[in-house]
Formats: sequence, structure tokens, C-alpha cells
Amino acid sequence: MKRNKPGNKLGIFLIVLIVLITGGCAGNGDSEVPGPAKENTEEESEMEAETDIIEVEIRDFKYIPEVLTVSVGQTVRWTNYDKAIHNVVGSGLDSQDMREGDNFTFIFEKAGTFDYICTYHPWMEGTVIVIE
Ligand SMILES: [Cu+2]
Repeated sequence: MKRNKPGNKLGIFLIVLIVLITGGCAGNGDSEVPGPAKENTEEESEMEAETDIIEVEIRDFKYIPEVLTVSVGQTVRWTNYDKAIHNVVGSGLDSQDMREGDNFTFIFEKAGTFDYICTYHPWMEGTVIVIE
């Protein structure tokens, strides 16, 4: 009976080893690659060129800002920073499913008040007020 225990410990040791190796690789991959930093710089320069785009962050199950005022002809871009899937639906808006990192852009060509929600989390509400 006692001979089983060392065997079990070996098995557990192996599992721990595998987890450590797998986790270690993932961690190294995230920290070592300088690529994402360069990509961010490129995105920033793109954003500077696209000054007409107004950003709305979807973060912690909220639209930030919840209420946004823009002028006719301006483009609004929603970006999902949550792990959860969200969307932007209502008043003619329909983003489809947005996973983490996805974005949705919409050009507001008419004045008015555009209320929208996330259909997955209907308590998430946002408004875009478009003025002439
Ligand atoms: Cu949502």
C-alpha cells in the first residue's frame, strides 16, 4: 500500500512540472515580445491622423463615456476591453458580437439622440447625441 504513494507523488510532480512549463512559456511569450509595443505606436499615429473618430471604451460592463455628444458627420468607434462579449445595439446601431479587442465604428449622419444597449447585458446603456 505504501508503495502507491511515491507513485502518486511522482504523478503530481509531473503535472506540476507540465503546468509550470506551460505557464512559464505563456508568461515569457507575453513579456518578451516587443512587437505589441511597436503595434501600439503605429495605432497611436493612425489615431492622430483620424482626428474625427470619437472613442467609446467598453470596460467593466460600461460604455465610457455613457453619454457622448458629437457633430453630424463624425465617426464613433466602440472598443471592447472586457473579456466578456458585448455589443452595441439600438437606434439603427448593430455592432454584432464584439470580443475583447474588437471595435465597431459608426458614422452619424443625422442629428438626434441615439440610445443603445448591450443585448447580452441590457443594463449596459449608452447614448450618442448628434448635433448639427
Ligand atoms: Cu455586454
